[in-house]
Amino acid sequence: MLCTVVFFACITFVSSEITGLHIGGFEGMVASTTNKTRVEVGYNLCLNSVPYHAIATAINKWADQYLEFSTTILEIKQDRLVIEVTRVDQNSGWDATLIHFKWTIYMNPPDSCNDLRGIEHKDKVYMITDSDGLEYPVYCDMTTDGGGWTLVASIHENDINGKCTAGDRWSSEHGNSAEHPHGDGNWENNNTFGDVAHAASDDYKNDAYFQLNGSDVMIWHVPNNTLLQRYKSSSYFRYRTSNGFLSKQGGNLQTLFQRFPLRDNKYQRGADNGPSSSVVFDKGSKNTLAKEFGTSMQGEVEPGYIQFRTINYEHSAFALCLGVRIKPNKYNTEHACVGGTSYHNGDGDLKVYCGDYSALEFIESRWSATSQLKTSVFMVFYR
Ligand SMILES: [Ca+2]
Ligand SMILES: [Ca+2]
Repeated sequence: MLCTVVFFACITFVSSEITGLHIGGFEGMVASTTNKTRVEVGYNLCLNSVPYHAIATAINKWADQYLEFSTTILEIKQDRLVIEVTRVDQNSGWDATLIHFKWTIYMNPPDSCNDLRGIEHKDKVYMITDSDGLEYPVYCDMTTDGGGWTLVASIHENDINGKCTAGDRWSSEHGNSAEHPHGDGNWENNNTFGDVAHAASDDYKNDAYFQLNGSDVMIWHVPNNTLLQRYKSSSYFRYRTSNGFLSKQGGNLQTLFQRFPLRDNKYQRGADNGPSSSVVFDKGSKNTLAKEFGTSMQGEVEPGYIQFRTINYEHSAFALCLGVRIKPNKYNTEHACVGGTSYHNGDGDLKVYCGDYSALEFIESRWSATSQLKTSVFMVFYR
């Protein structure tokens, strides 16, 4: 049967756009001869557009019948929701009872996974909208610490011995030369590359990297070539800031690196290292993470942190230190931090620092990272 709940009449002209999220409720008498019925519930709001998304619940208010309901939104209209109410405690209809409908409507399309918190609950790809109004797919972690994490980038090394060669997008694809002493600038610019389904097989950077403003950043270590459905289950380290670190850096990594640019031979080692933050681990621990680095490097890092824009002995800059920060008076940062844009006029040996994975692979094994680390991608999320 159809039960139309009374509507509030929208007779006033609505001049200002109603945005954001609205919560409301309505009570109405509903009966059904079968276990499902269709109900229309008005918002009592004068909206000037159709909401983007809605959720609703239905609860029996009268005690004389035991009734439990689930709801499915059949249609979202400008003035009402069309809801299918299904009795779930048993497969039959019910006598007239007072049902309380509670609804939430979302006026705007989401521009982040965080906008989908409370609506979506699975770790998977969702569509979000960029600042031009175009939809694009992103991978959302909707379970870690309540969810809402947007995958914005992955750093992948396709040729660890190729030093600033093709595929080294997070350092330079244009060689370790005087023309590109500062790399290709992708930590700071508006380029995008790669795609969400292949974020474990190649470099990835989407619009959210620079359009989204988050409070915290999360890093996953995921083996190369992992399929999208297994990003989380295959990850062997997951760690994140929980202190609003990212908001203090302007909201994203672009703003962070615009404040702390990657420039070779410009900054002082030690004194000019960029910001760091403690992290909490959702997978792995700081003790196991420390063992990912060469035995000599383990003495130069403090695990349980992330750090950005570190400066080494030779005054090269490195973008992201993986789950560690560099100890005071230690400068071999190229062995624990990725995204190195080394250039040194007249010193060809230092080419070994150039490339997406900097010197995670080194001629002396005591400075080399584990093969596990060298054959993994580092995924970056914001929330
Ligand atoms: Ca390389
Ligand atoms: Ca790469």
